[in-house]
Amino acid sequence: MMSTKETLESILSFLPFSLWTNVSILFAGLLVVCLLIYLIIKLFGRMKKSGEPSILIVGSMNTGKSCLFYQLNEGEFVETQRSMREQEATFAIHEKYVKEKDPKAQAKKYHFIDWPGSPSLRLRLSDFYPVTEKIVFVVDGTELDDDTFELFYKLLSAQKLKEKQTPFLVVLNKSDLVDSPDVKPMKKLFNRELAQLNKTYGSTSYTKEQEDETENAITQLLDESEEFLLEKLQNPITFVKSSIKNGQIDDIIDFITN
Ligand SMILES: Nc1nc2c(ncn2[C@@H]2O[C@H](COP(=O)(O)OP(=O)(O)OP(=O)(O)O)[C@@H](O)[C@H]2O)c(=O)[nH]1
Ligand SMILES: [Mg+2]
Repeated sequence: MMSTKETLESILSFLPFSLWTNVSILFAGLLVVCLLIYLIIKLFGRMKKSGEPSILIVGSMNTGKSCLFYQLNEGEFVETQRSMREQEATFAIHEKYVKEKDPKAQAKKYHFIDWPGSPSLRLRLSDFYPVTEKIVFVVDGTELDDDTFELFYKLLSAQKLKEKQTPFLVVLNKSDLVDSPDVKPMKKLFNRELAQLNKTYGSTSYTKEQEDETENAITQLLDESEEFLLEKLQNPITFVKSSIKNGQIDDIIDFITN
């Protein structure tokens, strides 16, 4: 009858070290394998939790993305803090916003992702492109900055989103404020600003070699010789006004549910 020590020695005899060194190696190996399995499960788990359509809520800082996320879920305006990381959850839109009284439509669930606006927190945004079905691009209609246009251009040039022709809804939020602009002049402004960026990305100083091969690469959207118009892009883009604060989000609900 072999003792425990002898049994261990015979199992680990293929390793050239002393018994306790071999045991430590075995434990370390097991730990690494467990860690790898945990990371793989976590990664695939977050990529797609279920069959629900994923709605990516994105935009610059302080535009109302988190307020929208809570309102869709809870049916009321919630004061928020600046987001420092993304939040995601799968839920049915609050019943007060679903006009259709069909219980099936009311019970339909969506996977919402509220991505923080801070430019320094965008590195992993592209991880979600493969699962994103629709993009709600939230803008503070009263306070547009360069980052808004740059982020919009970056999303439109993402290969995965182009391939899938992912629809975009540009939400001109904070329409309750006095200086809130209308959709038409804003669309013109977007065309003008994106045309400018299109020139920048097509300039000779920005060569193919400088692009990385990842989804974060920004490429020219249209040939400069033609007039830049958002309608010419593969992704359908719609502009609407909203006041998330006052619960005026019907156009957003229509976009998500239709
Ligand atoms: N007037 C007005 N203020 C709003 C509206 N929606 C949101 N806000 C305010 O805008 C501020 C920012 O809202 P958040 O939802 O936290 O903004 P966010 O886009 O998540 O910001 P980040 O997390 O920094 O990316 C808050 O003070 C809200 O109260 C709106 O429709 N009208
Ligand atoms: Mg937020």
